[in-house]
Amino acid sequence: MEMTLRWYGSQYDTVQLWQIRQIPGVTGVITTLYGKQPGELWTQEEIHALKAEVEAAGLNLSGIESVNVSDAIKIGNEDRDVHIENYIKTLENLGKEDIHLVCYNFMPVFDWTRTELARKREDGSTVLAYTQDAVDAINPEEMFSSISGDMNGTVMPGWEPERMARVKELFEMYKDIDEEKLFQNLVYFLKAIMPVCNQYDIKMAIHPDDPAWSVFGLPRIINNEKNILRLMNAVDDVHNGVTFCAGSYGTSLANDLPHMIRTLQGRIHFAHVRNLKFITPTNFEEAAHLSSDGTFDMYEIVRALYETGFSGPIRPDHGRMIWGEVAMPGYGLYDRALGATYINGLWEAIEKSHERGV
Ligand SMILES: [Mn+2]
Repeated sequence: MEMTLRWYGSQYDTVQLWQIRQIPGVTGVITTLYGKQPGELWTQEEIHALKAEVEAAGLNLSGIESVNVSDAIKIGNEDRDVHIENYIKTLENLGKEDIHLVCYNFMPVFDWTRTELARKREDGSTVLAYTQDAVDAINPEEMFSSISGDMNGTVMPGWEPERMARVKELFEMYKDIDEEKLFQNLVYFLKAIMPVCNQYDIKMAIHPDDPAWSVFGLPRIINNEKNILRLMNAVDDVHNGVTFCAGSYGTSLANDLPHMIRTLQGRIHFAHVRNLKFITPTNFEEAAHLSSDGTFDMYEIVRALYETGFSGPIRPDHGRMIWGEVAMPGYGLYDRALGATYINGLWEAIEKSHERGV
């Protein structure tokens, strides 16, 4: 296991690499080339420069989150094969730079959905939150404007203003895509990229849908144990793997997170570990990482990762906004640093218990 933090690049992130390096136990970052459009080619020079910047700060570039998949690939339209060619060349260039983990998602239109970015908790901290009632009360075009005021002036990946201006058009493009078509398009994509992944040992790690159910009638296919296992079996190659995001699979209380981790043994290449606090099954807010602050048993989640031999990067996921920090919602320094430290503490305790047979 390697403890990492997501970093949005020197142009976009309020958190600096030198600050990340000072978090005890954090040795790497997960990042991407911001400003690249889905479907666009990443050159080896661009990847090399990104890696050099991270390494100059004394950190590893532990993986890419994300190389985004274009709408053409998800929909399966006439541009699909050109975009897949670019994706393959991008993977080749990543492999040549010795990068072996790529996180991606296959969600239409919205990468993730929250209805509040700064819900105030009793202690004065703020968190991202979701209520189904709020989603049901608006149409998708209003979604961006309803939350954009809380973005603290940052550009949130998946919610770029240019993209949100096209929401109506995007919904039109996806109107004939049901869950089965989307799944088949995902399998087509994975089969096309597996040879290059094998050649360079690049582990693809699909991020689950968030929340784990359909919003605004859009299809959702990576949202529970049955569906993720179906994908693992459809392209049965270790390079077709999983980002186990506790906070995303965990949006559905029907998902037994430690059980899923054990079932997916060997196929989890990247872990996002965070906690949620449920008010009702469809009204939840993001909590501190600590078990007692939310609904999940974080000890059991980390224990399942440890006992299944998980060896990839872990990152604390969204944190609360605390201590007056102004940053991208969910991605401040302070609470994620606390999260990393807590997860490292759980890991050490579990590891030593195993070693000592207690
Ligand atoms: Mn996640």
